[in-house]
Amino acid sequence: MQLEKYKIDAHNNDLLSAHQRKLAFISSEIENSEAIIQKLVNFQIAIPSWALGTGGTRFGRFSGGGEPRSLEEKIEDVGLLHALNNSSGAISLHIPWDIPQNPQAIKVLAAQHGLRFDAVNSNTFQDQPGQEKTYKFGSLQNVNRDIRKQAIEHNIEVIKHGIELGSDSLTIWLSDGSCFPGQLNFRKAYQNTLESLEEIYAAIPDNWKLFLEYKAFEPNFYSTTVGDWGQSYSYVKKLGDKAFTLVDLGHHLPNANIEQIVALLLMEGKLGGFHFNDSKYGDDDLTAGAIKPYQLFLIFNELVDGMDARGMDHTKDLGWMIDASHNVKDPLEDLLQSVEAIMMSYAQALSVDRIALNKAQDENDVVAAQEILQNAFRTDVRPLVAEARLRAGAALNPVALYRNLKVRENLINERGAKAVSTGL
Ligand code: PSV
Ligand code: MN
Repeated sequence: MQLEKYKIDAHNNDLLSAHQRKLAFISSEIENSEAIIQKLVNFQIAIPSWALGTGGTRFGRFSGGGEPRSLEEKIEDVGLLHALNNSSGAISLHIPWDIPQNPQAIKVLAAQHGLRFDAVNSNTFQDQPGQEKTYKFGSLQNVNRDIRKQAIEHNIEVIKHGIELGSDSLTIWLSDGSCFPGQLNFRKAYQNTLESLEEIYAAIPDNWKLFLEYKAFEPNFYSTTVGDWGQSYSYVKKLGDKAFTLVDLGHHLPNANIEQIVALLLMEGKLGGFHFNDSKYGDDDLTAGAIKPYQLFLIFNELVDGMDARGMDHTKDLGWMIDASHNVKDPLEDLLQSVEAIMMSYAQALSVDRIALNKAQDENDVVAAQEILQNAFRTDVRPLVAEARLRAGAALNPVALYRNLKVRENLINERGAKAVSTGL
């Protein structure tokens, strides 16, 4: 389905005067609103190719229909999102779920939708049909050298796919670990994993980054070999300058102080990228900002502070991606909501009065510090985010326009009510 520009313009015209009223108010409240709008226009959040269909749990999956049946249709879906919000200008592929058969044609198609290819993701957490050796007891950590070799070769294969697409990073998430005490020698598992990662790292092109994602538990429930940020940091530090830690918000133990983790990884120059989602219990993969919006703001507060302290480019120097699942919502609507929540947190973080905050911290003025942060968090910055979209030619209210244009109904007509997304 193609989203014609005149439909976006008509939608924007209808909402324009109400929008301008709200924008005038917030611009009078926030001193640097013009600079914030510019940063929002430039900020892009990648969409994973595996999050365009209905998600599920081990208890079931309830499809809403019209899901993309091929990589081409997934690109078309991300193109729709990007047309609506102009903030989803990249797609991240999981291999082998989404192997491009004709990389050149796929690249052209993506470019037609204004998309580039974000990190490519390897998969050694599942056995694929026809695969020679099993990952039942891990991949890069495996006690069996041949299994480790198979997993290393898969990662190198993924890098090659990425090079063909113009991607410039590899994300490795390992489910490696153990389910029972005694199953694994922790030190040997670490050493095997490190050696395997070193071989993969040797295949990383000079202009690429390797992201090592950590996760506390699941599918292994006793130990995970890259279980937390400290473990990931210890690997990437040894690997070299092209290796970084990737933070997935759902991969921590309950109540972890993620904003502190982010601040320290940034300070060490080892924060590489993000997988955004939200959770109440475990790796729930819910819409970003749906459960703990204040935490999302606090994370962005550290991101902005830490990136600026290192003179980093907000748009390019970290990898931004959503990694969520949609069990009960239309996947595209859910992704629009996640992007909106991320943009709001980013805008709020940009509005923090840093000079006043530093002063309050230096004077141990706890109350003033809290006032400054909560004032930013409690300010409604939605008109700034909407204005950034308007200036970029996207929709003032993407979810409303998506519904008015009956995008899902159109996709169901085109693809069928039973169309099931390929991949996960
Ligand atoms: C694992 O839970 C994870 O967060 C990793 O990023 C995977 O690549 C992704 O989800 C897909 O299952
Ligand atoms: Mn993830």
